[in-house]
Amino acid sequence: MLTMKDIVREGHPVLREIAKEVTLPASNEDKEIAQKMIEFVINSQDPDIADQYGLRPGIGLAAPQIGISKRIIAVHVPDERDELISAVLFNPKIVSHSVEETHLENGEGCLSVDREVPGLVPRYARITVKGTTLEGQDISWRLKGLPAIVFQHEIDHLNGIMFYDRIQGLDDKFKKELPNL
Ligand code: SB7
Ligand code: NI
Repeated sequence: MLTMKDIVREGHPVLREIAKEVTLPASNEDKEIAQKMIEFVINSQDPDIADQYGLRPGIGLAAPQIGISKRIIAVHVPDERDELISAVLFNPKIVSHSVEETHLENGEGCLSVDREVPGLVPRYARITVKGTTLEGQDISWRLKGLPAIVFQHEIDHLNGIMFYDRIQGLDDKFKKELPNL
């Protein structure tokens, strides 16, 4: 299973790369990567497992965060009606979005960032995302609220974008990544 040891931290160049499209139908290797990713996200939300393995809770994960520069994301998050959106997507793409923006009240965090970065991260309030599931189904989902924010955070990772890149007027010292030692 994946643990925090597998999570790449800021300063690693893979987090700044444009991840490569997954060739579909997904290979067994890519499906295994995706399965491990969703398993990690689910485990990280289980208090006992998280405690046992020292996992930081996360509602999503993108493949570059485990050092794999491929367009794969995993999300496990409740929507407004408290229904779980639990999915892996290959080649996720935002095909349309609202003009209206939103943000999380308390800003965002990232498993690849071991510090608190202050500031609000502007996100589209509503998006339509297309992609291919682990089962090979092509989907198109309309999302709002927290799921919409999480998908935008994860798809940003596939494009080498960190959440703090989007914080307006953030002091440069918070934007600088530590050099790769
Ligand atoms: C706050 C947290 C996340 C997404 C949006 C708002 C996910 C944190 C875990 N990750 O670093 C996933 O990339
Ligand atoms: Ni992140």
